[in-house]
Amino acid sequence: MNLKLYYMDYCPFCIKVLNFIKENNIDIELKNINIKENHDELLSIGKKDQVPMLSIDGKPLYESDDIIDFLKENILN
Ligand SMILES: N[C@@H](CCC(=O)N[C@@H](CS)C(=O)NCC(=O)O)C(=O)O
Repeated sequence: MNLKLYYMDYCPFCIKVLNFIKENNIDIELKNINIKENHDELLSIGKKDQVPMLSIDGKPLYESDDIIDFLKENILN
């Protein structure tokens, strides 16, 4: 499974997900959308200009709580 987390600085929902990833030592590629190339990727994958977004094999998952639930169910188990 190819996972990438799109996030931006100072976004509380992103910080919640990033803290969960850090606390659980989850190895995920992190993409800061303050970098234009990453922002362009965010829009091309999901069409929505919203973070956090977890790209799962190229499919977008939005909503911080849903992202954390996905990680709990698919990575920690
Ligand atoms: N309910 C969402 C809220 C995400 C959210 O509001 N993110 C902000 C940045 S902190 C955003 O991307 N806003 C742009 C938009 O919604 O168009 C979650 O929990 O992930």
